[in-house]
Amino acid sequence: MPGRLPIPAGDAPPFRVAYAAASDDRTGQRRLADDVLAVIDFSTEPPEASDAPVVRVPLVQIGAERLQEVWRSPQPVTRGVHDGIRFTRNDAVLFGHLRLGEDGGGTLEALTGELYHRVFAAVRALGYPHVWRMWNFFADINGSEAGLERYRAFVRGRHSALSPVLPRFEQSLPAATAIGCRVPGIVVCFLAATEPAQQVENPRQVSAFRYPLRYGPKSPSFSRAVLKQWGGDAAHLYISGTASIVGDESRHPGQPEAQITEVLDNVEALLAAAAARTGAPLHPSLLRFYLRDPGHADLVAAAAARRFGPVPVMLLEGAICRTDLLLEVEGMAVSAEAETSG
Ligand code: 3EB
Repeated sequence: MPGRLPIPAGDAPPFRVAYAAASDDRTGQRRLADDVLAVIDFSTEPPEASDAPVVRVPLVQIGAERLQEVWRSPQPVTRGVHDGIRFTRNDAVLFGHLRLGEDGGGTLEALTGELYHRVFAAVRALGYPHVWRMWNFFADINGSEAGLERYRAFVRGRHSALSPVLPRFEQSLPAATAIGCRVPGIVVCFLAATEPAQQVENPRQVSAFRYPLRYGPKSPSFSRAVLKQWGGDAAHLYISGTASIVGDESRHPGQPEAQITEVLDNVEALLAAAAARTGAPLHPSLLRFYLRDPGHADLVAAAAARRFGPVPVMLLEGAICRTDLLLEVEGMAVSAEAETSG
């Protein structure tokens, strides 16, 4: 009997993501390594003339040790700029980012529309048309613009840019995060790929793209999670910003401990929904929490460890899109096979 066929190298996960101490990279060399797909650096210091793989996200980290999120590729990467969008890519995936200032006088809605239009045109032109994951950070998320909450203006701008260009709109929405920061402008980063991945929705929640219109004039355009099954049973689950929402309603206003429990229950429900597709368990490999109140950090870290064991956690101060929500978590989960390959 012939042995098991070798898994083609092209089927192994083409990147892995980990947190690394920012202090281990005082000279900034990390960004130059030819296996670095992205470095996500959280700091409210003004961005330097940024090298392609470094995204400066203007949020404050909670805790003594400042971390960076580092994406590494087993294959050498190449870098470039397309229509102002800085990107790094290998044969399978492309990580890109773009920041637009708000001093030009336009509305956030128009700026978001322009940004999404440019990103989705770029990924098509570059041959990575499937956007799996997007992060959005902008100032004053709960403030108002022309009588509309800025988060809702963002949602409307995103919808107007995506609905004409995304085939099978509802099923092909990326997983996403949208968080308020204190620095003006909007920063978007994204993971795009040559191949599609699968949408995973949360059975405990109404799909965001079907939210009733009391939450805004358009429903938010994102999937709860996106699942990619690589070769040899390796799987990645990209988990959107997940809050204390059941059905379409916020739960436990003003109660941090109950919101934390609800958020972790939502993550578990997503992991189970994804495992039902892959046939193998997934567990979180990284969790990034956004807290309105940094005073909740110890509660959150302890609850995450109780629920998931020693998973790497990053804690950031950030505003959530509904004023009654105190926190949100996002992250990545992997199958056992994805930890040993890629
Ligand atoms: C929610 O579930 C919480 O508009 O891109 C989470 C993740 C939220 C992404 C977005 C919004 C977004 O509705 C808010």
